[in-house]
Amino acid sequence: MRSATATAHPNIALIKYWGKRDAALNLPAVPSLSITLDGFRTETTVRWGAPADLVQIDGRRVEGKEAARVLAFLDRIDPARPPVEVLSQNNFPAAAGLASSASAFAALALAATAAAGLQPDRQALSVLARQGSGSAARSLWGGWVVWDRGERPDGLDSHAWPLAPADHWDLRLVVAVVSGSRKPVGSTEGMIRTQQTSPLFPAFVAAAPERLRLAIQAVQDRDLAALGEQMERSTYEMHATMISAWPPVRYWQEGTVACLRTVEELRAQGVGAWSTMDAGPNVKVLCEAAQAEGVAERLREHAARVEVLRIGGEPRVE
Ligand code: 2P0
Repeated sequence: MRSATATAHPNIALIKYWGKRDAALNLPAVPSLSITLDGFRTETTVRWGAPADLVQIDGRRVEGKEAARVLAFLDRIDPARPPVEVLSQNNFPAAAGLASSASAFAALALAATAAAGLQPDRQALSVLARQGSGSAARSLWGGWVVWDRGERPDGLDSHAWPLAPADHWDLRLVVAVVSGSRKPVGSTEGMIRTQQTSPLFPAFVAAAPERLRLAIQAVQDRDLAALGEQMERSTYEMHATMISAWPPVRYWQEGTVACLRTVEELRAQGVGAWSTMDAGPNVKVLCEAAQAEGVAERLREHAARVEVLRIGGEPRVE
């Protein structure tokens, strides 16, 4: 039996991944850009060669679909693998409003390959993690990360790469948790429904490469207003495709609109703050480090819980 432990961090997309050009391989319809978050993390230990398969998340044995997804991922690493134990721990609650699948599959890719005695490079790990959950491809690096759409049917060119390290730009992400309850439609299902039924989906796909190009330029120039515009437009374009799906994939709640309005009011008062949302009702706000506490204070009027997070999150294997 060999064992390895790895840590990876969640990421938040500024230019959004939504839709798949291949659902089996998790190949995205669009390229995306994210920041990896410091502070929150998933730590996963894999024992390769155990008495029986076992998947445990946050101290609880998981079975059914959730376990099957993890075990199928291990089969991709080695179809003839021995029984494996996966013990995974998140230091952030599900109610923190951050998706855990990105840090989970990035940590699993690192720990499982190390426990299996393999030494893939980070690009190959990104390709592997992507097959567990698309956004996990981006959690193989800390800081500012781009995930290429790629063109190849086998997906070997659809991996992430580091655009800039965490210390390139000292911004904060303020997360306003409007609701910590389980989302009505999961990301994978929501994406597929959107892609199949929204007449706006092709427009979202067509706009994405230019959004990404302008966002990369803004990161390189450390131009928050330019980045903020591309980020907000990507979010609204994505949510427009969701709302125009049938049945609609509508994640917004009353508190969501209140937070979005607050960010616009802050901007009108001269505070450089821009919002983004994912497949849920929570609002995340990108701003200068010095203004983060003031932004958080205003958002607390509408959100049950508000966290100020730093950019960081380099993964590691022990
Ligand atoms: C993102 N999201 O770019 C986008 C924006 C949510 C909205 O990636 O089906 O859990 O496992 O590839 O990565 C959430 O979807 O979906 C996501 P799968 P994933 O962060």
